Amino acid sequence: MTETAVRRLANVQAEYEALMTESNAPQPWSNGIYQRWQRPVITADHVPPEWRYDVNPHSNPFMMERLGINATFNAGAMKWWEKYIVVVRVEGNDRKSFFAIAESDTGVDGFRFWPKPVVLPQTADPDTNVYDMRLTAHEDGWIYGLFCTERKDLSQPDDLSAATAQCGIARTRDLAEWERLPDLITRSGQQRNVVLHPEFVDGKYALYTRPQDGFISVGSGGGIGWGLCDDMTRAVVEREIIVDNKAYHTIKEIKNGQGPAPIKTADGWLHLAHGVRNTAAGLRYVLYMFMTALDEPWRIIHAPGGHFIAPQGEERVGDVSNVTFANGWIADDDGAVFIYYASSDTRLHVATSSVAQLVDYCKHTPEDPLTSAACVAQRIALIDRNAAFMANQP
Ligand code: M1P
Repeated sequence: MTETAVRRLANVQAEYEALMTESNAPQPWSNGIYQRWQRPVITADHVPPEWRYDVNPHSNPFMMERLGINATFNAGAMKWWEKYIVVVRVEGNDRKSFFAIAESDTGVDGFRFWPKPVVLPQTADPDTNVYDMRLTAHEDGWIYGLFCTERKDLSQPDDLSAATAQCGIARTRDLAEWERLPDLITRSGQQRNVVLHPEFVDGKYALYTRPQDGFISVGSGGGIGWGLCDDMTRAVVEREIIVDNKAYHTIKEIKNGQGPAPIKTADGWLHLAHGVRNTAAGLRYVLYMFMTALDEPWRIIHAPGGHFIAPQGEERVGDVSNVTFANGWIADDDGAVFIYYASSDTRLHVATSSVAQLVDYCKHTPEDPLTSAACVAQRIALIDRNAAFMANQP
């Protein structure tokens, strides 16, 4: 039995190392806006065997997985000492998520987890579940991680699925030691998808929020909000305005939320967000983009219509199917952009683009004209312009 266990462990480790050395390649086709890559960059199988197995053949004679991993998705991201870093939402078979950091030299493959998951200190009101960390290297010198903290809704003791979502806040200087700060206080019932803007605005910290009445449903709330706060160690947003609202018969009819912290460009702030609509098969989550003014990051200046990334092929299927979600991207000094998006709450992918492409996409993609007739007019105008251009070609 011990011999079998030892052999099985050797196989597990060999398969793991083979996975770690697999290289990635761009998909053969691109839409000109971004390039999807063929393999997911992180799956549950990328989690090290020693996080899952008891490797002692005496206490684990069948070499069983003792603490299985269900999924690895929704990752915050940043460049750190020339490495591409992702803070992954790792979900155990027990449904609890935690954060774990993985790094890569290339940003598209070779992601390896750091030796242990992040130890997140608790507040006086312990989290039941934490997920979807947005990293912001703020100009105050700290790296902030804002995430969703979920707890049982004690006002509904008989409903076991009644939960509350709020914005948890932690900060670090080295991504290794984390200081937990009090949760964000807002005037909204619940919060998810809260993101810290990287710069002070009028001398204050600025936050993108997502006010919501309920846990899943945003109710009368929703939209991407914006609010200022004096102090991240006691973060209070007294007033939220809506930057980007939900809209009927669009990709964000039910709800939407800011993705990662925006990227600063000469033309404005680039934003990545998710929009949700309902279908007969359930909710559909897609990614979309917009740009805000450099000096007024709450004011939209470009809003390309429709989705930017939607689930495709195998991405469509997973624990929560028909979902693409992103809370991390990295802009390199040379203008390359690495977009880390998760599919169907199961695995993490990368798409690559550039600041120039994304700015062009935002500035020159027509807005959603909101009706079928206006969409037809928009498309015919494009066809006519193309015909005129082709007619003038030699
Ligand atoms: O299951 C899809 C997503 O649902 C939530 O996002 P939102 O608050 O916008 O509905 C989050 O739980 C997210 O993690 C998840 O991917």
